[in-house]
Amino acid sequence: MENRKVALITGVTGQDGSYLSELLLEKGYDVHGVIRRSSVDYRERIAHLEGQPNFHLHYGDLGDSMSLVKVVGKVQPTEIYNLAAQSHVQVSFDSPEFTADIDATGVLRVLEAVRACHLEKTCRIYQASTSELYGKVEEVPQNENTPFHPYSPYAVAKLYGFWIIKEYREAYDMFCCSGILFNHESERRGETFVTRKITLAAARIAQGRQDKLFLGNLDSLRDWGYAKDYVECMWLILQNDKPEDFVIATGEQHSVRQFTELAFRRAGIELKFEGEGIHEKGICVAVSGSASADLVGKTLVEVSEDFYRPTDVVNLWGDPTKAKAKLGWNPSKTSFEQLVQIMVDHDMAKVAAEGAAAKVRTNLAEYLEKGIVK
Ligand code: NAP
Ligand code: G4F
Repeated sequence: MENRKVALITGVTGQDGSYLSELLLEKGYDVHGVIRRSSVDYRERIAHLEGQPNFHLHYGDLGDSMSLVKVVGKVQPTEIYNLAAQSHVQVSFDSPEFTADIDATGVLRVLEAVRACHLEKTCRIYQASTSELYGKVEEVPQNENTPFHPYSPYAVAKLYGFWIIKEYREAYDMFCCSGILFNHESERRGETFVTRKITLAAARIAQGRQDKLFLGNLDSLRDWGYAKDYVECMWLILQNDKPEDFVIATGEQHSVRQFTELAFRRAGIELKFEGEGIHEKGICVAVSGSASADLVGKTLVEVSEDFYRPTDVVNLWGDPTKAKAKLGWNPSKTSFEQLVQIMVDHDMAKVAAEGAAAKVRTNLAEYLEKGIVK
């Protein structure tokens, strides 16, 4: 491996891109991120890094191969972390073609950009693969040998990404690997993923800024970890002696309902779930801390068909044995309870600080409630 430490991160503005940038800067890398032009400011997650001498941003897009060739040629990276994607599963049903272009062909464009710049022998590539590949699961828990059964346009696109990485590894002897990451969350998680939607709603409801939370399938099971711990594994995968694919997960499983109960409890609201399916409701049975006693007896969580998916992945549970043994990665660094606490505490402070701006944020909450924004 080269002595130069130059990382190129696609998807640098996303949840994982921001944590990975911090980690690599700490490790002494020159970090280059690919960003897209947008009419609104979406660089919130990396704003604190901009201006640092070793942190650089370049315009580019996974749908635009020339832009990738230009940036790879200019940066001459020793490691590429391909995190860019249309990453929302439900949105992939609305925009399947765009999802395929970015999440499938986009991976090929990155690989070809590396070859076009003659860096295939020196540049290591990490591909952000996903537990969604297991989809309609054929085995529980899932490990590196579990058969794939993708169950959404997103997962089908990511499956191409997984296989093209493997193909280039074998065909051109490139050091390229996939991390098959199970769900990982944080206080930087996008607001329409279920965990963040719940922690923000719990904070807003506890502070009287939202009336109700509408969710889809409460029975869905996920293996949720902390994003900050997971980016460390991305780096470890590229420091390994040989290019290999790894499952990254905590080895613990919880339902959307359990996450909701725990998050509301942390915000001072005790919920009791009653009813079944579309008629299930979460009713407030007690409050603590600063949550208003007026909430007791009110229905705060309801199920809405708007958040059901045409096909839903309902039983994800990862087995991180290989990552533990070969990479020395610790899957239990942050527990499920700690993750929920970190997210709720952050959102309680955020909602409290929003003050006068709160109304603007509440508009988004209303859109979320009505199912306009999924
Ligand atoms: P995220 O917060 O949604 O970030 C996605 C990033 O991709 C953003 O920076 C986004 O840029 C960028 N992007 C989207 N389309 C692009 C395009 N056409 N060209 C260039 N950049 C584009 O996702 P995340 O949670 O950090 O996840 C990172 C990666 O891991 C994704 O590939 C995701 O599919 C995968 N993954 C995530 C999880 C998880 O639980 N978080 C689990 C398994 C796999 P904008 O800011 O401009 O939109
Ligand atoms: O939070 P989610 O939208 O995440 P999902 O679909 O698991 O995808 C995330 O994790 C994948 C790794 O497995 C990544 F590859 C992907 O990029 C993304 O980061 O939904 C989790 C579960 C689903 O079963 C969904 O049906 O929660 C269920 N759910 C129930 N109510 C909801 C809602 N999901 C969302 N987004 N919104 C709801 O109201």
